[in-house]
Amino acid sequence: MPPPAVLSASAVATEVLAAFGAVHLREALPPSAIADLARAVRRLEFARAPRVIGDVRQVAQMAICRGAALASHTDLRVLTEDLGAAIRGLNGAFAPWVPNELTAMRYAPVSGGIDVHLDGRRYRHLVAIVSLAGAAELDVVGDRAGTEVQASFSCRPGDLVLLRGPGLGGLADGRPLHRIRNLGQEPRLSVTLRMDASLPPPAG
Ligand SMILES: O=C(O)CCC(=O)C(=O)O
Repeated sequence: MPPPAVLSASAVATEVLAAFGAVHLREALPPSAIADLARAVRRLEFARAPRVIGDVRQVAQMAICRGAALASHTDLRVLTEDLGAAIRGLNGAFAPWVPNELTAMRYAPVSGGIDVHLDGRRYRHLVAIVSLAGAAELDVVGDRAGTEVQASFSCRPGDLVLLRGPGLGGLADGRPLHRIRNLGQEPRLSVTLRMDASLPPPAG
């Protein structure tokens, strides 16, 4: 997948990631890439995501493909590699990020979402969230109660949100608190790429 034009906005991406750990790139993926990803992830087996993790409530269905399973899933592996390469191409600081886990999330219209949370510490360098269908707001917040909204990204199909993970640019841990809310009238489908440092490196 050649990097779409908007993905060359590397200076912006770096500045915003540096400021509060998140950046929203609108229409980063062309319609053909959205369709390919959506087709591939819709074939995965979705299950209800755990309703509560600690204090965090989430209402969604999820499907995860990671490590060796991702490596042997030809379509998803190629899409993950291509998107990973396009994102790495944005900025030298992203070079160590090689995603090895893909999570698809499906949210019912209006009702779904995820409370304020941090992604796991094992997800290094970047978390890349691609919106494939529907609409939602991804808020970056300064506190667990979600009262200090630092940014509110209105996510539409083709949009890419990058979140800072541990190790990005040498920063030990600058993960942003975030939440998903205000689901639109259509079911939302998203796909998130992560690099799980606890997984063994790919064989060969
Ligand atoms: O589905 C999304 O848009 C993002 C989900 C999310 O915030 C997460 O998995 O950490």
